[in-house]
Parts: sequence; C-alpha cells; structure tokens
Amino acid sequence: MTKIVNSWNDFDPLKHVIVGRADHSCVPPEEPATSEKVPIDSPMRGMWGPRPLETVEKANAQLDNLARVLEERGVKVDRPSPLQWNQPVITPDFRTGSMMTCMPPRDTLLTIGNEIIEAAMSFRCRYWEYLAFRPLLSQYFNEDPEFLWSQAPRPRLSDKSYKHNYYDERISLEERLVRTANKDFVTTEEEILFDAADVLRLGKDLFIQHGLTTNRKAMEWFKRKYPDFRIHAVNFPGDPYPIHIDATFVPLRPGLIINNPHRKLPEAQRKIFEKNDWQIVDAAMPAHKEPPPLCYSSVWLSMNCLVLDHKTVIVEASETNQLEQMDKLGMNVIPIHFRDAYAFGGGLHCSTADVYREGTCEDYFP
Ligand code: DAV
Repeated sequence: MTKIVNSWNDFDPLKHVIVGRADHSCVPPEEPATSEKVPIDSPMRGMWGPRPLETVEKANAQLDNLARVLEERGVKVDRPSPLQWNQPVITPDFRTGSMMTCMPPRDTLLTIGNEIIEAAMSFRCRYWEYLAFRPLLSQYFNEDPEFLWSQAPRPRLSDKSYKHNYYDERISLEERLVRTANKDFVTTEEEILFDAADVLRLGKDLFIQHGLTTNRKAMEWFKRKYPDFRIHAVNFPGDPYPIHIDATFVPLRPGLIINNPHRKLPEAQRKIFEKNDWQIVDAAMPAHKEPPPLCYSSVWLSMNCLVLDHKTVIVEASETNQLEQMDKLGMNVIPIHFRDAYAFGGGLHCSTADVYREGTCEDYFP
C-alpha cells in the first residue's frame, strides 16, 4: 500500500497527474449556465451535437503528446475513461439534450492534500462528467489507504439555481463589467455550486473565484469543510465572463504569481500577498487575437500553464510573449503545441488534474 494522492498547490514537484481525453466530445445545447460563455457571433450559438471528428483527433494527438512529454520527465500519467457524451441528461429537475466531454479534468476534480473532491458543477451538460474519472478514483482508493474520496453535495440544477433572463445579448461589455463588479452572476444562492478550477490552492489558503461557475454558498461550504484553512473569496473586476481562476491568477513558485493585466486583483487581496513578500507580476500579452474556433475560453489561455516544479513550466508553444516572460522570470520553459485542445475546455493547466506533488501543507501567508 502506497501513498498515491497528495497535492497542496500548483507548483511543488509534480509526480502524478491526470490528462484529459477529447473522445466523443459534444457542443452541448444552450442552457442557463452556458449561454453567457458562448460568444454571440460563435457558430456554437444555436448548434449542438458531436464535435467534428477531425478536431477531436487533433486535440487527442496534442493531449497524447502532453502525456508523453510528462512521462519522459518521470511524471506518472493517468487518463480518464470517456463516456459516449452524445446522450441526454435527465433528472427529476431538468432535461438537456447532451453531455459535453471529460475535458478539462481541472474543472471536475479538486485535489487538496490526500483528498480529491468531485466538484458541484453548475452546467447541466456536465452533470455526469465525474463518471469518466471513477475508474481512476476507485483505483486510488483501493491502493492508497489514506486517500479521501469525496463528493461535494450534488446540486439539483433546477430552474431555481439560475437567474432567469440573465443572458441578454444586448448587454454591452461595460454593463457586463458592472455585473462582475456587483458580483451579479448567472447562478443563484439556492445551492452549493463550484467548478474545481475556480479554486486556487496555496497550502493553508484557498483563493476561490466568485463568478459565473462558483457562488457564495460554495465559499461557505469550503469554510465549514476546512475550518483550519483560510478561505478567500476573490472577484476580479475587469473580467466580463469570470470563469475559472487559472487564466487570471497563476502561481509559478512560492513568492511569485502572474496576474492577468485586464483582470486586476482587488487591493484587499493584493495586500495579503505583498505583506508576505510575494511578487505579483502582470502576465505577458497573449500572442493571439482570437481563440481557436468553437472555443469557450478567451485568449488568456496563454497564461494557463502547467508548472512541473519551482523552476520548470510547460507553456503553449505559439505563446511567444508568455514563453519569453517565463524565461525572464527564471523558469525553464518546455514549449508544447496545444491550441488544438483549447476548444475542448482549455489550456495546459485546465487539461490536467493533480494526483501527486511532493511537499506538504505550507502556510505562505502567516
Ligand atoms: O479566460 O476564458 C478560461 C479558463 C478555463 N479553465 C478564460 C478562462
């Protein structure tokens, strides 16, 4: 019996990770939680169904290559078991035409120490996504006597969980920013809702983004679940579509974090870092003006990097500005091509989930 699951942050030496798979991925039908994330002029608006096969194959080739690069560096890589996502989701509370994908694992699984929590996600099309990871979690449970396998309270995702008519294509960018500033998001406080990718783990401190995919009730749940941790609710004014913290605020090593220059960290939280001699650096500008076709994420996937240890980071190969900045910040950079995977849910950090990193639960902000 060995210790398999252990990870307290995103920068200690990575030894074991899950890399997603794009098989059978679908564009889901519109539903209350997703409308906001689909650009008005995107062909994704109004269409749904299986993604074109050649895009799935290209994404899988890049995901397989990521897995290979990691394995060559001695990182153990596990892969999920995709379901046939082109099936409806039907519960007593809702019905939607299809599921989505098991990309990106970072949204579904939250590793905190020896625990992996299956998140309480707000998209109806992602209701069963955790099933793709069950064979792995079951194996960890059988082999690691200390592994804590948890699931956040399953949300019902009934109509009460969303604000009706929140999505309105006539709303200007300025009005969206006012909504972010006022913490006015599509989900209600009816039940606990969060995507794991909204949680930034820094040892004893969890910085959790309040946005389109994570609500206040989730913060309260984390406070009660981890009474010895400090839970910080963060909200980045400047982000019209706040979803996931990992293209906004990305730690590279203890004491150094890059921040999306369009999505400034509020003063109160900035102080926590500065008081403890952390350097917050504006991330380099993305190299691309547009995300790839059929992509939900912004060009800021440029900063969605995978840190292997305090000196090594994987960055998307065409993100020349970000590569250069990493180098200047003293990191050894491994460039790999990954843009074909973006449309399936995100970048290098998104597409992975931690199983084991060396290190223990540090207090970086005493
Ligand atoms: O900037 O669109 C993407 C993060 C995906 N995990 C963005 C956030």
